[in-house]
Formats: sequence, structure tokens, C-alpha cells
Amino acid sequence: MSSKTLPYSMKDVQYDNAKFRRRSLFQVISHTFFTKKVKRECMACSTGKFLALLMICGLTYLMLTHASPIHSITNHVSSFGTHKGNNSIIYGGIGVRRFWRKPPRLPPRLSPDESNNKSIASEWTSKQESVKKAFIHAWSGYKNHAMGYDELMPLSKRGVDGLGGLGATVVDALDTAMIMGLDDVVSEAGSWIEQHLPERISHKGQVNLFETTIRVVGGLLSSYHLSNSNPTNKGPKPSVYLENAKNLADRLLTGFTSSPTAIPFSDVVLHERTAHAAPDGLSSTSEATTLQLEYNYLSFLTGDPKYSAEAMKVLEHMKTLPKSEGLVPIYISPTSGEFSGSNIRLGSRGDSYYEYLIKVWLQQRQSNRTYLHDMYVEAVKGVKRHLVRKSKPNGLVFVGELPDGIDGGFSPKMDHLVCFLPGTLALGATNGITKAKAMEENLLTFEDLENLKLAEDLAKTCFEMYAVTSTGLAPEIAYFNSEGYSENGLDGGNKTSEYIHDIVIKHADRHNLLRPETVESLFILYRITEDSKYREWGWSIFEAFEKYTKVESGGYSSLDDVTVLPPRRRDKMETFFLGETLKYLYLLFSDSNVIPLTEFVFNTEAHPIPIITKDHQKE
Ligand code: DMJ
Repeated sequence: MSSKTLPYSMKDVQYDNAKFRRRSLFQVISHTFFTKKVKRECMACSTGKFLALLMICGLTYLMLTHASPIHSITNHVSSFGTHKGNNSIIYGGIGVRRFWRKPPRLPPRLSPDESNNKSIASEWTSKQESVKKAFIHAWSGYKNHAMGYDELMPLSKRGVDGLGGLGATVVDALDTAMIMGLDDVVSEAGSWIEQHLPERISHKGQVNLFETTIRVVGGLLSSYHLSNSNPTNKGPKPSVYLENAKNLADRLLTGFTSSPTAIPFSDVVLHERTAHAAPDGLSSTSEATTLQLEYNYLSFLTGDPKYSAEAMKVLEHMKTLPKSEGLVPIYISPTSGEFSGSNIRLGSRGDSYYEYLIKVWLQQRQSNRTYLHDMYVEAVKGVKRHLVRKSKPNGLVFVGELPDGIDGGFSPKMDHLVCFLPGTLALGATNGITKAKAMEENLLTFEDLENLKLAEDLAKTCFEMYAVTSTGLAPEIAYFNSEGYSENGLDGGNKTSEYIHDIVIKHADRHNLLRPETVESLFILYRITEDSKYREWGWSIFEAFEKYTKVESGGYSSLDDVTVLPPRRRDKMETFFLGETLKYLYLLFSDSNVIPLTEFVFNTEAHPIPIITKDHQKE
């Protein structure tokens, strides 16, 4: 697809990437010399021609007799690498072979200043400690007032079972505690799982297949992996987590096996081992298509292919359905296997369909499931062509909706949930390696670069959705003043924001549920671009959570309205605040070798699942 469909010029993309591209000395000279203006003026007279010839001869002589700094660096690096002693790199002169060879593309180098670097590192380490303290505060509120319930009601200081009663917060929070090295929490949560979860799994009633898979099965699997690879693990034997994941999955599998099509029923009754459709008979497209990372990994660990087989049938079926340039309606029927309605959006009920296309492909790369990558590429093209627009007056790039399909009208509505997209686009562009490395190894296509640029623009928009409010916290939904749409007097309250007239926040959409999507994308974009502005943005979001959502007696609370001060609180701490939001913030401030993006994919609930490679031994 051409960049014409994007609301900004490809010049931006090329400019951005030219900054990372190292040119050879030869390219620099020839480019300068043949710049139109110089060429016109010099070549117009014979003295000019003579001087030009003289300059070329002089510079060629210099190149043949002096090593460039790039070659010196390469030589130095190679003495620590596998190419040690490469004779073609010679001090004081270079061979003709090397003269023609392109020097490697290296990221921009900062002048070495170790003490400065150290103080920057310790600044982020101390911010990371603050996130860890926030997690401890959230956990202690839950432990003291709601242990064993799904969620904490921090104002009422009690628990509530909103997710079927499997102690969802315990399981969702556990791998975050492992990553943070919080042994006490690991041991408390681990013991609860060992003592109570088996009984809950066999006796509890109705649960939602998607929510239970991403939070509970996903949490158990990543806890299994992390504890299994930690010799000082403080919880129960790692096998406890795997056994619980398997027992739960055996019951959840009914959701797939009792459906007449490849699309699973959304609700499962655990103690009966039965399943049924939601009251309206439909499943959310995102829910049916966001189960595969978990069941693929479970099949890998148990050696039983049934979990993966059922879950992958869904995506294989999705491949066969007619789509609108890769975009899909948000409802699907488990009875007919067909889409229902034509509402297209990347917010609720649509979001993680797009996320799992690329993540399942990454997880299963060795098995060559190229159809998933193809579906992802086509969907991103569809997003760029039909959903991406720019706001007025200040040009924020946003993703809107098509309530009546691609032939219907455009709505400039963007759920906070859509803020997963910048991270997913960045991951899809480089497959988890840094942009600098991908550029150096010439791995990025024009489209990857375009997607990366879009990811950065959208991440800015998601951040501005926070910065535009009085609390510094984003609403659940924002609208954007844009071509054909304008609304006044519904701003976020922060009069100093440059985007106060671009972003419209309707009264019904002003709540904040402590959601993770923006900090998730900031984390992935920081890992990939290494641009510290993403850490700074993450820090200001964290500070706003601290200021307005922290509850003295323990825990954090969702808010009713982010545009007023002080904001009213909602009395609910969602499990994903511990499972996702605080985990992504912690990882945003950590070294890139902690849960590297090249070795793990995060499920949609932020549980890291190892990428299965050919030489992966069964754990
Ligand atoms: C989480 O449960 C998951 O991230 C899901 O994909 C979307 N909604 C919530 C968090 O906002």
C-alpha cells in the first residue's frame, strides 16, 4: 500500500531513518559534490571542472592512505568478536576490497561519559524501585482485605468475585512478583495457589473462556516458566503451577469441543464441564482469537497436542472468512462460524485479534505459519487505509472506528484499549530486536519503517490522552476533532496541554480502570527504539497513578472521572493493574535483558511466554 493513505508524509519516515543510516566516506563526498547546486555552479566553467577533478584526486588519495574512524571502530570491535584478526582491516591504509565494501550501519554513538551514564542508570533504577513499592502496596491491600477473591474493593476494604472466583488477582499478580524478585509475595501467592486453586477449579461455576485463559492459565504458565528457571524460587514446586494450568485448561477446553464450529462458546461452567454461548448467542472476535499463545505453550509443556489443536483451529478458520482488507467485525457466531454485523474497531471486542496474529506467528515461527503473518500484514494495511486519521488543529495521529464497515461512515472514537497497537506495530516491524540493530542488518522493509513511524505517532497520541486531563490519567474513550467532526467544551481539563482542542472527552467516558495498554506500548517502544522519552512518559503516568489512585489503607482504585480534581474513586482494583500495568512500568525502567523481546512474547494479559525455538528442549 502506498503511504498516500497515511495522514503524514513518508518524508518523515525517511528523515527519521536517515538519522540511523551511516554513509560511507565515498557516499558523503559524492553526495556533496553532486548536490545539484554545487554541480550547476562548478561545472559551468572550465576552472570549476579542473578544481573538481583536483578535489576528487586529493580525496581518493586520502581514502587510500588513511583508515576512517569507522574502520578503526570495526577493528576494535572485531578483536572481541568472532572475526578477530581480520586481515582486511589494516591500520594506516585500506585495501581496495574494503574501499568498495559498505561500512556497517551503526547506531549513533554518544561520547563516552561513564559517570553520567551511571547516574542516568541509577535514576531509572530508583524509579523502578518506586514501581516495586507500588506493587507491594497494591498486593498488601489485596492480601489484607481480599485474599482469595478475584478483586479488591479498596475503599470498602473487601473482596469481590467478578471473574468466576478463581482468585484471579493472586494468579495475575504472581509472575510480576517473580520478575520484581519479591520473594514474600511469591511465597504467599504460591502457597494460596497450591492450597486453594485445585478445589476452586473443580467446584466453581461459570467463567468466561477468554478472561480465564489470559489471566489464570496465562499467569500459571508464565509462573511455571519463571519459577522453573529460578534456582532460588520461593514458591511451591513449579509443577504445581503447570498441574493447575492443565486441570483448568481441561475444563475450559469444553468451550471449544462443545461448539458446532471452530469458534468456541464464550462461557464455560467449570464444575459441570459444560459450555454455552453468551446470552446474545455471539462471541467477541477478539475473545475467540486470543487463546492461542497460552494453549500452544501448554501443549508444548505437556506434550499433549489437544490444547493447541483446538485453539489453532480458530485462527485457521479465521483465515477462510471474508474480511474487509484484513479488518474484521467485532462479533462472530459460534453457531454459524460467521461474522455478525459490520462494526469494525480496534478497541473493545476487536483489539487482541490483531495482536495475536503477529504474536502467535512470532511464537510459532519455526512451524512456518506464514498465513498468520500474511493476515497481520493485510490487517495493518487495512488499518492504515481506513482507520488512521489526524486530529485538528494540532495533528495527533489516531485510530478511529467504522461502525458500519468500510463502506460506512468513520467515527473519530478511540478506546484506550487501542493503545496496545503502537507496541504491537513496533514488535511486528522489528520482531523484537532494536531498531538500530534492524537498521544495521538491513532487515526493515519500507513498510516496516512506515509501521514503526505510525507506532511512534500513536504512542504519542496515547500519551497525550493522559496529559490532556487534569489528573494526568487517560479516560476510557476519547474522540478527536478532525475532518467532518468537531465538538467544543468537552475537554480533559488540563488547560496547559497543547492538545486541549484536539481531544474530546464525553461525560460517559471519563473513567479510568488502571488499564495497561499505553504503558505496555511505551515499554515495547522503549525496548525497540531506545528513546528515553518513552521512559519519561511512563514515569509521568506512574506519578499520576500514585497521586490520584493510591488508597491509604492498601491498594489502588479505578476512577470515575479523570477530568476533575479531586477525582471520584470507583472502589475497584482490576487484576490487570498488578498483572500488567505495574509489570510493564517496572520493565520499562529495567535493563533490556530482563524478559527480552526476542525470547518472550507477552500474552495479552502481560504474561511472558517463551518463544518456542527448534532447539528448545522440553522444560
Ligand atoms: C486485559 O485484560 C487485556 O489486556 C485485554 O486484552 C484487554 N483488556 C484488559 C486490560 O485493559
